[in-house]
Amino acid sequence: MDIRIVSTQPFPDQKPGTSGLRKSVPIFQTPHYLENFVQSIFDTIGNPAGQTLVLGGDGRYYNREAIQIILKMAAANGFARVKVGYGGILSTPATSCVIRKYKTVGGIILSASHNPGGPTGDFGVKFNTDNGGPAPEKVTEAIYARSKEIREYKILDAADIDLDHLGESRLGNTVIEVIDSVQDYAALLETLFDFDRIQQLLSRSDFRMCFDAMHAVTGPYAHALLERRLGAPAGTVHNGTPLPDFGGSHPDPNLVYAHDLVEILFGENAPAFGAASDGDGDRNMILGNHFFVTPSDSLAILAANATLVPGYRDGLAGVARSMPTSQAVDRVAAKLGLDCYETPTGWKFFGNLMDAGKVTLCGEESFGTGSNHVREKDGLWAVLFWLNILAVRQQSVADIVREHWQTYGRNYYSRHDYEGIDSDRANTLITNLRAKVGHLAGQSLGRYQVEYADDFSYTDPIDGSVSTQQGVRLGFSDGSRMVFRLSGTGTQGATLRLYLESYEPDPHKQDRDPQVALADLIAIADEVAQIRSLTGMDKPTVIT
Ligand code: G16
Repeated sequence: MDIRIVSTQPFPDQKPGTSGLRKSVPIFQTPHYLENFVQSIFDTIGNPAGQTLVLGGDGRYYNREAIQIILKMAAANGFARVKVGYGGILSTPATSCVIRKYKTVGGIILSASHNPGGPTGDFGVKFNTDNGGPAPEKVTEAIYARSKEIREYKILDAADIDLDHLGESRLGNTVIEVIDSVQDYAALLETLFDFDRIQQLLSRSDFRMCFDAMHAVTGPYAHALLERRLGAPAGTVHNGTPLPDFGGSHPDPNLVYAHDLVEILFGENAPAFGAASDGDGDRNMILGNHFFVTPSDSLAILAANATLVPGYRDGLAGVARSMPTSQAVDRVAAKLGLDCYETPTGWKFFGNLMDAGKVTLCGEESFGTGSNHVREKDGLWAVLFWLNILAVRQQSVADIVREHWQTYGRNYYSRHDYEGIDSDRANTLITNLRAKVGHLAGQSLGRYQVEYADDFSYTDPIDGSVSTQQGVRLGFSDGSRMVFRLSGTGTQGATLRLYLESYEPDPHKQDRDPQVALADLIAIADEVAQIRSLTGMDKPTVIT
């Protein structure tokens, strides 16, 4: 076996963000950059001998090259087996499923999620631990610490593996198994949902749906599940071939970037149901005929209707949402007598709660919903969940959401993103806010009375770990809120996220445009944080 020990120097910037290490492709192509980070992961795992690693990515530019490098490094580091997705493809939820099913030591997912791809686009490396979930902070901190002292990495000199044939081959003593990317995941979803009923729904002449895979990883999964297994007509899945540059678009399923789908669902003769997923298949957007379901409402509605779905028939252990996500699900939890947990942004914070059996469903405002079937958010799972509810309730998406608001009240919600702002200015804005919040409680801002103002801090109820400075939040006496935080997933400058929420119990006032319903709060947020003057931008770049 030809193992090469390569001398290297640490890179100072390999601190994982909200979801793994994300940088531009040229940075990842810098000699030793990818290798240093991967070796830091392997060194943190400890003894790889006898262990199995799962490996795959979302098909973005540099995916195949990176996979060949990581396979050779895994072999040189002594892993017994690597399960790698066919063609290098594995969605994030499918990776989580495979890690759990085969009880592997963990997995590496190559993705920068919803960030654009291509030669100058973004690339990313995420490490998931043996529970199938994103590495918790103590692990990512250990990987980062290792990356700052690394002096060498190991790699095997060998020919590339053929990723386009299923089956086993060897790299040194390591078995490389090219696995079907879809099979294990599809089998898992089939245990959760009533496929017969969904099949009947999809065969109805008055029910049409449309799924936009955005030229990203969910294409093969959606073709297999929706069209081949559940019988939706061919053509239901749009943009179903993963492309290295996602067809030049931004694989982010929201009203701005999934505009083709939005036009179809808001156009003439629109289908009854529309959905999209992101680069690596963990996010989802749900649309009805001329209707958008906010991710926060979607989580609440899935929780309220969970017992209609076979996998959740016996009820939920509890629910969780990230702090900036609207409190719609809290109202469902209160009514159903469920515990409801509030965590910082980042799916990694849900893992302990799920492992401890405290929650079944989780969700985030950033178009992520999921359950304890895996330890990642799961785009197609959310689509099938909605289809199962539609099949049982035989109502439109809009009617289901409106009925939900009538029962629980509506949490008007919106997120305003200011992207690509100068990092120093963004940090100044947050620092100023932190200095201010201590004095705001009890004050009036416009017609609102500030009930609490703080920088969110979270103590994990399972392992006691503490995460501080997770977002500045102002809560008002009528239940309204605003939250300010900087994104941990961007790669250029800084992105300020402003999250706004107000509660409307009166069914006669629930059909307003959220931007109008939230207008006073939007003005107050600008005044409190001096957003326009500090960012130099007079409006957000993306509103969801
Ligand atoms: C990641 C995380 C999510 C988070 C989102 C946005 O999603 O997994 O938990 O909500 O980023 O994070 P930020 O506001 O820090 O940019 P994904 O789909 O990018 O992996």
